[in-house]
Amino acid sequence: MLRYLSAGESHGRCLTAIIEGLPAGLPLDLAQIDGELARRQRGYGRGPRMELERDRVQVLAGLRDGKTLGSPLALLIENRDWTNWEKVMDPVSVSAGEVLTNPRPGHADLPGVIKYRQQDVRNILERASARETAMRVAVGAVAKALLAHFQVQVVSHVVAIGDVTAAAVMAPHGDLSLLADESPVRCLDPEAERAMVAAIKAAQKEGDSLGGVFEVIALGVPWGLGSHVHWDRKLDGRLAQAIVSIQGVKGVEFGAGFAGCQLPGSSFHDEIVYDPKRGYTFTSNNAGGIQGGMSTTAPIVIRGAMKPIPTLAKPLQSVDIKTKEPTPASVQRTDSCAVPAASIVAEAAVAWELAVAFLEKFGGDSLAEIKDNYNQYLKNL
Ligand code: EPS
Repeated sequence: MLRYLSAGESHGRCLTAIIEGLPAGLPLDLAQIDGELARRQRGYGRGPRMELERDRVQVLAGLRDGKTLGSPLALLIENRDWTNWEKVMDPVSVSAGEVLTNPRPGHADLPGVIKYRQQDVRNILERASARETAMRVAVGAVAKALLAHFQVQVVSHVVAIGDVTAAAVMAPHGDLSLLADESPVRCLDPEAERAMVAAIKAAQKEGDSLGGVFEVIALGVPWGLGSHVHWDRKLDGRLAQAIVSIQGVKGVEFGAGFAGCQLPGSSFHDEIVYDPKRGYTFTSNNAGGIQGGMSTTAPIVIRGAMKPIPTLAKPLQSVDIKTKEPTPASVQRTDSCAVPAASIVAEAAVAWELAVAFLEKFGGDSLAEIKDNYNQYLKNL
């Protein structure tokens, strides 16, 4: 079973992860992982922290001569900002920093201090912070490296920021992400891109923040990842969890999504055709590449809706958790819009879930054994 655990606070020394269940013999290019980390750090609307961090992955175990050993792969990303926070975040003895008692509406702050019986909101916000997603992207890059051997690609772009919506992408392709990376908001529609940048600028001026919608598309996924037989094996259910677990995400949809549900069945469902060369295909993709919890080889199309960031320069009303008196929420250095970054995190989260499902179906102890299993399956289709 492929699995990972990560650890690390936003202003702690570093982020770490251990991935277990990778096959032996998988080549890993650390520059490719760093490239993914850099993609997550870009995007119009990020705050000053992203000027400080230059995320780089280090491999501490599990890799020899550029290839995985089949043993746990240990990853580390240093927080360059740590030097400014050592006294506040020292693991043994804290010698600086105020106790934060004013939780931000919409953040993990209040439920976190109640659940974990804390008096300092910092003890919650440090792990709830989206800093954690840097490691998700590194782990997702490893998953992408595995999937690439089977021509599976995961790409993404931004569909909406605030009330600005981009024109729909009609024919998804593997270079879609590269094009999106050239846009400051990862949007493929130039007119919408300009309006999105203007909307973020206006929000920043008001001390406000903006959310939006991103779309992730997985191409080349073979028939039958996931299963119809039990609720927790359904691929769409697992992907939905991966997307909604990203900080700030409040909704998820597949294919034609919520709007598609207004159509009658005769217009919604994708008709089946057979081509001797390509096998079974569909006349449309309203299902978004998954039927009955299983992949169908059609592009898997998933959209995630991200709420506006809850840390505001003009703070909302809150309550002091010590005195129970009204107080403005705490003001922290922050981003004003992180939807472009979230689209990269979502790519990584989808790649990870697909890699887990892929190894369930074709798993072996080495990359060569997985290729044998995969090729045999394709032969029998
Ligand atoms: C975040 C607040 C900001 C962001 C951070 C997420 O951090 P800070 O409080 O240090 O300025 O920069 O995002 C990252 C550090 C990152 O790597 O994405 C938050 O509260 O979630």
